[in-house]
Amino acid sequence: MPRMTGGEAVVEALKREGVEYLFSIPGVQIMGIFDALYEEKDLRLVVVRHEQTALYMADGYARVKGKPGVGLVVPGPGVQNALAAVGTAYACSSPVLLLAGQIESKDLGKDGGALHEVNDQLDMVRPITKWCKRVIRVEEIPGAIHEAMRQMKTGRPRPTEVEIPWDTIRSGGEVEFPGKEPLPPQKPDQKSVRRAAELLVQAQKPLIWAGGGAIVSDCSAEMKALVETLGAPVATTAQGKGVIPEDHPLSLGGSYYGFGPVRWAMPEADVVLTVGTRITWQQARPATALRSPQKLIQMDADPSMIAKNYPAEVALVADAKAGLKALAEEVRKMKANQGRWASSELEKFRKNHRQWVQEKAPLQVEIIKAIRKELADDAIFVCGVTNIGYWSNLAYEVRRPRTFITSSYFATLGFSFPTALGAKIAAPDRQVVCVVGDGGFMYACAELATAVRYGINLVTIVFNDQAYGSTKSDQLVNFRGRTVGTELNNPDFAKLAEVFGARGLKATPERLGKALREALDSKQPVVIEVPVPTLIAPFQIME
Ligand SMILES: Cc1ncc(C[n+]2csc(CCOP(=O)(O)OP(=O)(O)O)c2C)c(N)n1
Ligand SMILES: [Mg+2]
Repeated sequence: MPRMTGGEAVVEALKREGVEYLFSIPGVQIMGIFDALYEEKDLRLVVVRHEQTALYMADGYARVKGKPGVGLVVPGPGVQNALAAVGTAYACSSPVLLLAGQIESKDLGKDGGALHEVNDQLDMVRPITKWCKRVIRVEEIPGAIHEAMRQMKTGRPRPTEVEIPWDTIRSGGEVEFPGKEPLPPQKPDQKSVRRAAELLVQAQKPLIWAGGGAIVSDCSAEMKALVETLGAPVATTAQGKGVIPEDHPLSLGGSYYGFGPVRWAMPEADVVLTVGTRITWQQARPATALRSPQKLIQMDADPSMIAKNYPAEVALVADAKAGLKALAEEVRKMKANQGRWASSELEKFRKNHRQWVQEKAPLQVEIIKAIRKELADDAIFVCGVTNIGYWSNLAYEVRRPRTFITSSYFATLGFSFPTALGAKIAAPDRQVVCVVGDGGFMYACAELATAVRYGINLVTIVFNDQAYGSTKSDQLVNFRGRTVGTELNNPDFAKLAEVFGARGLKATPERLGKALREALDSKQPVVIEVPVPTLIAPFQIME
């Protein structure tokens, strides 16, 4: 058994798990891990300017790569700074490991005011992690990191946390590293698969709803096969966008707050198969809510999600990839009728939707189309909590899975720019565009320094309405126009970028396409500032 320090054991364990990057800010309790990174080539350290960024970057990396991202922080304030990002990853079922230092083991549990002490830190992370553990002995480190990774690679992926006192990190021990074990996907119960297949084959108008769980399980090929065998259209939540290309004849695109082409399809459907979605936003408006006698077949990796928001006729607790494969095989044996939805009918739903968005949000549609036109099919779009972001759920055509990143139900203002940095690290040769508001960008604009330092050449489009726009429009729509505390003073964002050594451009919405082209060709991080007027969000529209 090799003898090493706790810090060395952490680094070795992470490397054995295939971790390539560690996003971090140093501090006394974790210096033993930093020291173990001296001359380390395979595990690269990315040092940022706020712990929230470390964990957002880990998340952006995880969403693009489909494998865990890791952030390393000091305890107390470091962990607390990171929590909005960990919570976002939890909401998005994203595999992110929060690796945290701890106060000296002899002081644990005393609430005695040790440096960075929070008693009890585990209580802070518990509600937003799938699994968390405090390690006390060096010998426990490899097993804890391995278990954190196993938790994220099986069932529903969600963040995990491992925390280690600084004396453990600096002391030595004999450590043994667990071997690789097979992690077979969670398969559905075959009887339920047969029952689901019967319902789908007998249905007059079967409809599929896919959510973030479908993206997480990389089930696009299996989804496409099932959809085409059944002749059933697929609509998605914002998180599920791109599970099959949105220009596929059976795609009904994305939905958001009950809007989208699916609002016209849903009332006609008799059997609905959901894949990896909580079925909440579908229920937000009468048009897209499930109603008796519509039958629900619910597939989810997380058994606690089954029938949470609507009674399920058939439950398929499974990884979506394995579940859809089994279902498609069964459906094929039964020979489903084709063409139960006429293609003209589906086209009509899409046309209704296009007309509706065009009427409600003409400027946003123009902007979103201009962006789409400049981007390759595999470009990654990080959708901030901003007006253009909300409308992108409804108007940006996603053509590949894992290319549309949102903060899901957490709607975390400030997440998009730092998350996009992690996405670009994961895919340095692909285009990465972050869409953000003037309010959201200022949460982490200091990370322009990180982008410049590490050559993370993403494009950030800042939509500047000089306001916390969607809260201002909330006041306009719901509080008789009484605007209080929602207007902002901003720096010149293009100049701000230049001060950091990045590139700054300004463009009107009409000239955004040209500016974006220039930015994408640039070998630097670029910020494009686009002035926009006060705009209304989809959730402020009643019908
Ligand atoms: C962490 C967090 N704080 C507050 C909010 C509430 N909130 C939602 S949107 C918004 C305003 C966003 O302003 P900006 O980034 O400029 O985008 P805009 O709406 O103007 O397009 C606020 C404050 C939130 N979603 N998340
Ligand atoms: Mg704004």
